[in-house]
Amino acid sequence: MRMNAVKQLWREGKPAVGAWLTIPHGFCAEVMAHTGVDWLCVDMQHGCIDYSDAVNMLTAISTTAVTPFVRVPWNEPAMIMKVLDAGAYGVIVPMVSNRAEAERAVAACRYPPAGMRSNGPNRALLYGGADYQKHADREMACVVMIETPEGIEKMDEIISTPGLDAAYIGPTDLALALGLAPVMDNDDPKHVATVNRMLETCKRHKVVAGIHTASSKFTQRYIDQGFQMVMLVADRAAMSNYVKAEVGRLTGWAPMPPRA
Ligand code: 3PY
Ligand code: MG
Repeated sequence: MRMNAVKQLWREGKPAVGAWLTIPHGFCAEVMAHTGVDWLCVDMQHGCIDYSDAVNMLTAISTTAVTPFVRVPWNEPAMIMKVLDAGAYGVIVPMVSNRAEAERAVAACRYPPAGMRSNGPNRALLYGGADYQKHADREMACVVMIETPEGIEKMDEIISTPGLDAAYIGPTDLALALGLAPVMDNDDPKHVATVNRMLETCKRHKVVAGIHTASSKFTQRYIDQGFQMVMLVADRAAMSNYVKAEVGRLTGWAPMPPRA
């Protein structure tokens, strides 16, 4: 079976840097897969992406060595199993708030007897290899997001869930949960303290700590702190920020106003 290169980096204690896909197209996914990142996440929660888009995007990513993750819309076993069957090598589950929810996410990623994943690795067999079912439990990454008030309070019981690979912070939902504005790269002392507490809890339970950013500055900061799953940039922001910056460099010409 094809190894999960990101889980291998984690086992070696190394960080894995990723990017985020919100634009529903295989070509966009392929372009992003040629940028040097270790992993890409197809975002079915907030991205404009449905299941058939996700399958095409996973196919495009698999033309490269980049490891494919999917963020599912919610903690629903049916969608978790479907994206794994389509060849995702990791699932990111949003808004996990307690041990029972974390156990439900882990169980959906593991075949019996470890979990409740149903057999039917459709495209996953082609991507992973004919012996997929034999090794899938070891290679699939189950990542839960901690970003709700209850999740913050119960981070210890979530992160210590048996079989969990990583706990991932959504900084803007985390900010809302703390009564702050939903800012991504966040320097508010309350936010910083919660992020640090989560990193320490992950280290104590030997679970990978992950976090989303909007800049290389914050990605570097979190890598240096010990986060092993860090998201550098999303496709929409990369496209928009680059073009806006180039537009802003021109003189003797007035840019088109954003609204008609
Ligand atoms: C958050 O900031 O809450 C996220 O989930 C990032 O996508
Ligand atoms: Mg979120």
